[in-house]
Amino acid sequence: MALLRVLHYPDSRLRTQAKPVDVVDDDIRQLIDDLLETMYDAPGIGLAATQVNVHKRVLVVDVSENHDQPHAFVNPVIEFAEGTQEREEGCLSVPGFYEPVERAERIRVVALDRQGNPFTLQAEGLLAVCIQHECDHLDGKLFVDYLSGLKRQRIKKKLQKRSPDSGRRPAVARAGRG
Ligand code: GNR
Ligand code: NI
Repeated sequence: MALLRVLHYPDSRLRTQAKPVDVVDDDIRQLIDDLLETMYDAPGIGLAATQVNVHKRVLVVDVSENHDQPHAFVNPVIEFAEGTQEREEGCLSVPGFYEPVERAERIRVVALDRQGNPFTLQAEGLLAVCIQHECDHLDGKLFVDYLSGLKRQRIKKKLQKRSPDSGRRPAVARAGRG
């Protein structure tokens, strides 16, 4: 088990499109365990591999009060979505900012579990929001992308002040020298 470092917006690595997993092997199971440990430590109710700079289609969620109902999804696909709900969202990659976002109220997601077996989960309410938020991460998308440009810009500037290197290229690359 290991705690992993979570990337912060506007780090451009958060914009990476994650690749499908072809075999759910021990390395993927280890990744799932590390994601869960990192999520519970934060604490958060979900975490996608993209956020820890691993660009594979793996995510975990647990919206239960007692943090005893973990779900892991490998290669998740939202097959069906209906209705709308609006909730305040936060993100471990956008620390300290919470804004309302509109999402589907009910979804059906198909994925592989930690044994590599396919399963289907129907979700609504907060669990549905969390799964949609995590699936977005695997496509390089963040909840701030749903906000107005003005709000997003304000959040970006505040986070850049906290860690001025995030989202920037290394100085050498920027200068175009070896
Ligand atoms: O911990 C988290 N809380 C949360 C609250 C509302 C909507 C989505 C989330 S997910 C977030 C953890 C996270 O950043 N997952 O990617
Ligand atoms: Ni997030």
